[in-house]
Amino acid sequence: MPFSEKTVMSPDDRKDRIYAEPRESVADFRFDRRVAHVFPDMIQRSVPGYATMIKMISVLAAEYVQPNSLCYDLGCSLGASSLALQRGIRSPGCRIIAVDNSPDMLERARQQLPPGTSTCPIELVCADILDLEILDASMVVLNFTLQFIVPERRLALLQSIHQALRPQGILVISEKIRFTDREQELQQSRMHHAFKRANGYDDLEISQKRSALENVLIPETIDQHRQRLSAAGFQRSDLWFQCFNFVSLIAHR
Ligand code: GEK
Repeated sequence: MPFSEKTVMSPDDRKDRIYAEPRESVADFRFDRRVAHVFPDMIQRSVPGYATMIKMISVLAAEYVQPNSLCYDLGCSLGASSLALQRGIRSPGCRIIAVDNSPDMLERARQQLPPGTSTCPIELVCADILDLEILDASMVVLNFTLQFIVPERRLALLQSIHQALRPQGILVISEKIRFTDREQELQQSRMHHAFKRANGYDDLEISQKRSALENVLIPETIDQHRQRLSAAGFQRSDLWFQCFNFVSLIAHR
């Protein structure tokens, strides 16, 4: 049985085999219907610490979400972070706005999310987060989404989040990162690939997926993230999680 922090076995048709067969050429990665169908399995087996980061979003929501405020899950995919927010929020009168620009991902999210009986509803919105008006928020989550935004537009997005946050509000930002030290970059990538192999991906799947993501997922260093957060107006950003080349930061307004 492949190793994972929390071994979740996917039913066979929900197992990610998208890159299992050799391809003559590998097209850029897209969040389409095929990806939406296997996404929970794909992200669990590809991102070290994913389950922990989702769980901690609940813990942070309990600490930071303020009464009668909005929470945003930007790049919500199937809504795992939204559900974590919903589970954690203790303040009354809140609403979660879950946004994704992939209609296929949102359709699966709509099918998967439990019926809206919670006092803190989740509203699914199909939109580009770069065009979104963000308002009156106490907590915003960018869980592995900023890495898919072209680098030139990242600062403006963080500025609009910062402007929308109430005092004491937070942004949780999780990213795949790169390292300037070549040896460290090689070591961390090697360990990430070992993690994927231990979770049942073979070398062909790993290398074809890497090619698909090459022009789509642009990782940056922790320093680049922290400098940009500071330029966007955040008072401080604290690293609270790292496993290999995956990190999560809490940025304080
Ligand atoms: C989770 N947060 O499970 N506007 C809106 N959505 C976007 C944009 C954009 N400009 N660019 C990318 N996305 C989730 C996981 S996945 C991360 C997030 C991954 C969306 C894209 O459609 C996809 O659903 C999501 O961001 C990134 O906690 O697959 O590594």
